Amino acid sequence: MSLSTGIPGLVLLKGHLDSAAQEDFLAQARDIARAAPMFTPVTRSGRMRVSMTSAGRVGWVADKSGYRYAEMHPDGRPWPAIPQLFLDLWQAVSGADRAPETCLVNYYGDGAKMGLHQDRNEADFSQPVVSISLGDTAVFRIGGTERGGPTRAFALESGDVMVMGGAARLRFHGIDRIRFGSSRLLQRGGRINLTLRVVS
Ligand code: MD3
Ligand code: FE
Repeated sequence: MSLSTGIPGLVLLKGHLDSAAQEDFLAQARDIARAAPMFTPVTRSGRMRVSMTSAGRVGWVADKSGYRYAEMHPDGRPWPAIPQLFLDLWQAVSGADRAPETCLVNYYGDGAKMGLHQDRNEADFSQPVVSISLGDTAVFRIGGTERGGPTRAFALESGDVMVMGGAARLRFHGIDRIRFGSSRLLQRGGRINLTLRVVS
C-alpha cells in the first residue's frame, strides 16, 4: 500500500514487506552484523544510543572528528556486500538509475532515539534514500530543510518501506522514540532500520 505522506518526494509503502519477507531481510541484516560487528560511535556529543554497521563499498562511520563514509569498518576490514535481496528492493521501489553503494544498518534498543538531522554526506542529492523498518514501531519525525521549522511525526512499523527522494531528500528527520516491545519480529525487542543510499 503506497501512502501519500503529504510531503513531496516522501513515499511511505505501508506494510510493503509481509512477515516472511521481514524474516528474510532480518536474516540478511544479521549476516551483515556477523561480518561487520555493530558499534556505537562516540562523537563530539557523546556516545550514540543507536548501534550501527554497514554493507557495501563504503560504510558510515562517526567519531570525534565528524561523520563520513569509509571503505573500512573500524576494525580495519572491508564491509560485506549489500545482499541481493536489498538490491532487488531498491530496484523495485527507488526509481533511481544507479545502484546503492551502501546499506546502513541501525539498531534501536529500549530508549534509543536519533535527533533531528539532515543526510548531507552523499555527493548527489538527486539520488533517493530507501529505508526499511524491521521490529518495534518507531515514531519518525520530519521537518523542513531548515532547522527549527514545523515538524510532523508518524509511525514506522515493521515491514514499512519509505523512499525519500526529490524535495524530501534534504529535510531534517529523526526518530523520537521506539515503542519497545510492540513487535515480535526481534526476540529481544528493538528496531532495525536499513537505509540504502548512493554515496558518490
Ligand atoms: C528523510 N535513520 O540513518 S530512516 C539515518 O530510522 C536515519 O534509522 C532513521 O535518519 C532510522 O540517517 C530514519 C528514514 C530516513 C532516512 C533518510 C532520510 C528518512 C529520511 C533522508 C531525507 C529525508
Ligand atoms: Fe538520516
